Amino acid sequence: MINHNELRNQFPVLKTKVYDKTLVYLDSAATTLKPQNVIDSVNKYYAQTTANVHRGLHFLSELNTDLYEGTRDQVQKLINAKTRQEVIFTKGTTESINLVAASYVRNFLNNGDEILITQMEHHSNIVPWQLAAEAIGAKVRAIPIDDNGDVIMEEYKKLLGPKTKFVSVAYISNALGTVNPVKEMIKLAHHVGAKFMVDAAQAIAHRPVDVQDLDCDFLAFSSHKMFGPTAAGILYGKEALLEQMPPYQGGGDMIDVVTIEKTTYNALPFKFEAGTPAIASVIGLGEAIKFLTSLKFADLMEYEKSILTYGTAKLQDIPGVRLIGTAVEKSCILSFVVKGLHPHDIASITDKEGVALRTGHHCTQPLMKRMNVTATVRASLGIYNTKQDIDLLIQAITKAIKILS
Ligand code: C6P
Repeated sequence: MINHNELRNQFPVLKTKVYDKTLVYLDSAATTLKPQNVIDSVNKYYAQTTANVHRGLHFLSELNTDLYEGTRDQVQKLINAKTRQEVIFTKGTTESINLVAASYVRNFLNNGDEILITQMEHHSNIVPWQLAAEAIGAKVRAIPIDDNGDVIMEEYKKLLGPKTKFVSVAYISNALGTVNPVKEMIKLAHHVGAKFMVDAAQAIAHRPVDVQDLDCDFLAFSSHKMFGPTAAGILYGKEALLEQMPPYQGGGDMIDVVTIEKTTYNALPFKFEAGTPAIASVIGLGEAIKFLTSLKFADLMEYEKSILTYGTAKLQDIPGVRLIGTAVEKSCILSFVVKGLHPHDIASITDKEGVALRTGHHCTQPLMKRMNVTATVRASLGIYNTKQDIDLLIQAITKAIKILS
């Protein structure tokens, strides 16, 4: 059982007043709040222990190298990667996907090959594939979804064929909350010899992610969506694939021997980590993993499900509200529209009540088109949210509808 008073006390931002009201933070899909241990570790790096990693032969440099590489071990354990070499530090999910598009797709796919994504992907899981596909003459195709926001598996099976060389799918949709059956999808992709990437940006803070069990070829997530600092993220890749792939960027740390004529590269994972990394953020990510793993995933999932179910029922009770995203399996996202009202107008009023929501297309324009909306209001939940937060959300929306109607 999670003690919510104790848990909420670990998040100082929850004590912030906005417009003199207590903050009701319902924007965790955009970025989660940070617990005190994460904040302290970043502070400590800048106030007491600043130094670069992997370079200096001095006390503080070695201390930071140990902490930085310690986070890699924690990530390996968290996602059950076979080796620490399979864990690459990046700036975030976006950079991880771009790395695979630039280094794998551009080099291992050919003219006429196909890359499959779903209609619900975030722009970060669309545009990098388009850029790579354009460069090599490959094609990006979308797996259709139904009106609830579930992937139509029959359509997926029809799209898979000898031309399919790569599939990339969000584990959980940021705009609908759909939990995609990625394990099954990976199996099907492997049957036709395609590689599979999982965008785990919205999954990593909400469920166990086991790369060996999923058997994905690549997987990406961001530290800032799992209680850690911004500007750090992870690319997981199967070692055999990462070994074959050329570096994504050149610079310090990724080299072995450099001459003016030619460079040989460092071993994994450093081959993909050019330049000074986000040291404080990676150290903070280690603390975020400590926080996350201090909660049992079974407890966390049961609790989040109870809040989601409560919020879904309450929202559906408000006349005129229509949920966008009613998939069979859902996680932590309440996306909705209100008949006759623009999402931005609603949020400008709920904001004044201290309720932090996101409105717009949520970086999923093709999805908005598929669902026949231009924008939605999105409340996204984190482990620190309570039924009281949902009640305050409902009050604020009801007030907004009253004022705007
Ligand atoms: N979604 C949201 O409010 P970055 O920005 O690299 O940390 O993550 C990109 C990204 C990729 N995939 C999914 C499924 C995501 O949800 C996101 C980020 C935020 O929904 C910001 S747009």
